[in-house]
Amino acid sequence: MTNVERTAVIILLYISLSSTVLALTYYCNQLQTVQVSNQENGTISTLELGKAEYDNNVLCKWVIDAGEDNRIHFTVTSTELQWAPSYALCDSYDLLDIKDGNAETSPSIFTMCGERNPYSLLTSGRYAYLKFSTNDQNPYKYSYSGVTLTFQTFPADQCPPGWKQLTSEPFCYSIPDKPDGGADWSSAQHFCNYNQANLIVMKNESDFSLIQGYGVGKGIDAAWIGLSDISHESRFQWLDNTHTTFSKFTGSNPDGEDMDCVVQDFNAGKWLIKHCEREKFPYICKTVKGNKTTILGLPEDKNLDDAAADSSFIIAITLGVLAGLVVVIGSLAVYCYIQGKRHNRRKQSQSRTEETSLRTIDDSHSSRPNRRHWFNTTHTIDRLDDRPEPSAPHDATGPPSYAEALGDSQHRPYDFSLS
Ligand SMILES: [Ca+2]
Ligand SMILES: [Ca+2]
Repeated sequence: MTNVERTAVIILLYISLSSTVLALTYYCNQLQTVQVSNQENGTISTLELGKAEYDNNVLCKWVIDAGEDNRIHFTVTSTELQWAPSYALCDSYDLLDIKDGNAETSPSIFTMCGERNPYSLLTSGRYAYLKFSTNDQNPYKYSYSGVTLTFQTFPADQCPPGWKQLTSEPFCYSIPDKPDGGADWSSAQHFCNYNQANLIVMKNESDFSLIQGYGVGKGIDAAWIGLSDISHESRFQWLDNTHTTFSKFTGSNPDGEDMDCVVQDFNAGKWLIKHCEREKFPYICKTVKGNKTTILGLPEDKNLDDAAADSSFIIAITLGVLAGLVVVIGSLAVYCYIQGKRHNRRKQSQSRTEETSLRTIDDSHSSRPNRRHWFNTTHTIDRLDDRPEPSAPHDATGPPSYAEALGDSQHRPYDFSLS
């Protein structure tokens, strides 16, 4: 090899090496953790080197270290993962988990599966931990290309790539161009969150003017801001739970129970109330430079809570009334049962009495001769002799004769057989 040829080879090697260093792709390495250190940028591919689709039961990890006082910004360039329902946990599907730190236990920034796509993500510090795992099947379609994302590291005291510092204050702003056509209001807040940011919260007129200038400069018609009356109808509140100290709801601005979220209209320079979920707009994110921004939660629909409370109150009342009715009906049933029993008992004893009296009558008829015999004894006569002459019975027309009194005990005014 001549000197010229040697020089040419060295130059070619240098060119290929430097271009490789400039844009390295870090592929999935089955059951291994790929360490990425001191790289300003690069590409993460969930494919194994030389493959066009990922296999079942893949498990590979990457740890990116951006170096001290640096952070990492990711841009998702392509996603094709096994289908997963939007409501499902990613755990049982093919997934890429992107964590804010250098360990498995670090908090997750986002877990991608199915078509859940965050477009861009940001770490709060120098590390990122990525884990790609696939399950043992790919129903419906048997080949997927997985996820490709580029990363770029940047000094923590600067705004992330693509973000703008609009004043001397340490805030960074972004109006992302993804997804195309914008997002609904809550998704917009989530997309800001994956970048350690929130939908813009304004404190005064100058914040409004700043954003107005930014939006006009971007050439967009309107964008979501972090203002809504989701918590209380017609009481507009920023995502940090503060109320508006100034208003840009000028002119005609219809509000309603189903219109709770606010866009800034850059053409008219005012706020407009829109349907939070049905309408899609670009959105304005704001983050604090250098520090980790406090991620603000979405407001809760207190109106729904009130409605739920109302309906549970109605349910409680209904149940109370039903319980009362059951008690009343039960008491009535018990009362009727007892009364029925008593009636039956009375009836039984009555018929028993009738039976007894019938028997008594029979008995009196059959024993009359003996009785008569008994009354005819001397003893009885003696006793009768001692008695004063009986007075006439009430139903008699005249007093019975002494013989009558003696002869027929049935007509006797005093029946000593019972004494
Ligand atoms: Ca799968
Ligand atoms: Ca409303």
